[in-house]
Amino acid sequence: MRIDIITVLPELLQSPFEHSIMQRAQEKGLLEVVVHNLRDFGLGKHKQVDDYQFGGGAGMVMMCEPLANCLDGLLAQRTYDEVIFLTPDGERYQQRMANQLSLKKNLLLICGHYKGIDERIREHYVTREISIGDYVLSGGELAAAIVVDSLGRLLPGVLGDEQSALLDSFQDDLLAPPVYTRPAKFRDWDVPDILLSGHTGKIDDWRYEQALARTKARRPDLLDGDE
Ligand code: 6GU
Repeated sequence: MRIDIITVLPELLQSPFEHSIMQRAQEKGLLEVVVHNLRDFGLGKHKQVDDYQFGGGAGMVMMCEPLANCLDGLLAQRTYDEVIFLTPDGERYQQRMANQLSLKKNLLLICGHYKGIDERIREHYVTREISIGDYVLSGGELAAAIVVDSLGRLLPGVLGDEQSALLDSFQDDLLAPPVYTRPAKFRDWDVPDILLSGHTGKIDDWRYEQALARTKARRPDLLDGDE
């Protein structure tokens, strides 16, 4: 999978992909992330990318021309399965959407800033709008990093079998059960006996019960089947 990202803050999108699983996915050639600096397409000697909004009101809007020029250049080089605008008024990002998008070959992400981007870019280029949750970020970059991370780890071959993405919280609409590691006793805090018993069947049952209880207590909405 190749993911292109258009941003005015490319520095924010360096480190998130340079470590751990994201780094391994790229080293294995399973994921390619290419960050494009919108400022390179800015207008005039100040490389302007935003302007006041028509009709008045506080906050700048990202202009059509730099975005269109950047997008046209990328679209001339390859076909994108989706052109995604990251915005708090987009469709809420969930594991289901991550699973769907992880099957695509080429994605193009646009990070918004200020008051957002000129609506005409949304109408004419964007095929999908994504919000990562009901709160406002100062820009789309951290949301883009989250989307890329969640997709990268779903690509076949990125995770080992024993940490398969299929076992995650949310893949079966349940939160994950509690986990423990050595030592079996820390201060006077014990690990549940069942996990030390060696009875794999009973351990699986216990984990399922714990996952269910945790989901009921914390996220009953997941069990209602409405998400
Ligand atoms: Cl994708 N962008 C911004 N700026 N804020 C958000 C968001 C995205 N998702 C939730 N809040």
